[in-house]
Amino acid sequence: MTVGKFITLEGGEGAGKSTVLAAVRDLLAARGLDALVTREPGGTPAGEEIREVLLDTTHHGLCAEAELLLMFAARAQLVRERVRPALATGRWVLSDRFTDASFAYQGGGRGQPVERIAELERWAADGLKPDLTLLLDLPVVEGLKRANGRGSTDRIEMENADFFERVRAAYRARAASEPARFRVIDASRPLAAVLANVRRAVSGFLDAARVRA
Ligand code: Z5A
Repeated sequence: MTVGKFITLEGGEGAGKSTVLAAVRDLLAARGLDALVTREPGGTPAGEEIREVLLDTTHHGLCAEAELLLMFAARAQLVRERVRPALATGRWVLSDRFTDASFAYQGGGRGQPVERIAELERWAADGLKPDLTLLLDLPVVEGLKRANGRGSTDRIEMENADFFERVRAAYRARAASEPARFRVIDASRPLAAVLANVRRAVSGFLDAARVRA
């Protein structure tokens, strides 16, 4: 039995991950891959409860250290309960965010030390790294405009534009440092163009992995 592949979607506010996720899932299905689809923070019963705590605006005083550890608590559970077991049976996994988000939001945004996050990645996330990461990149102002159109605002979305500029810069720096894993998609373009670029990137990855239709 071959081990499945792990694909993640990342990006700032309003980048369009939800829309892109559905397109990637359909593309995998067209190649006969029934992927496990999950999200972070969350993806397990315990993780979804941790998500509630993390995003609830009543916890506006949550310190950066607690935020980081809660992200990794949810991730530790997700990796062991769902992702590793699925990959081990040959199933592909598609996740809306993973550890790169902690490097971007808690590292870039909150200023938590990168080496601590890297240690948590090794220990709490069991060293698991995605095989392919699509980074949906767009200017912060544009993303916030789109996100604001959705209505309610969660605890992290309440941060200011400077915070999201640091998040974006951290994401782009990670993509630049791991070009073999990342595909940066210009998410400021019209949706049809974004989806065409996503399909091209994922199809290339599937071809390289020798997954045929
Ligand atoms: N977080 C963290 O800090 N650390 C971590 O380790 C992890 C997460 C894992 C929840 O994540 C929060 O947790 C998130 C990061 C933090 N913080 N914030 N803020 P989430 O992924 O669940 O939440 P989100 O970032 O707010 O994602 P979202 O709400 O799912 O947004 P999205 O999926 O990227 O966007 P969308 O809903 O698909 O699109 C937004 C709107 O734009 C919508 O109306 C679309 O129709 C529209 N759209 C999409 N694409 C286009 C294009 N191309 N043109 C025009 N309009 C478009």
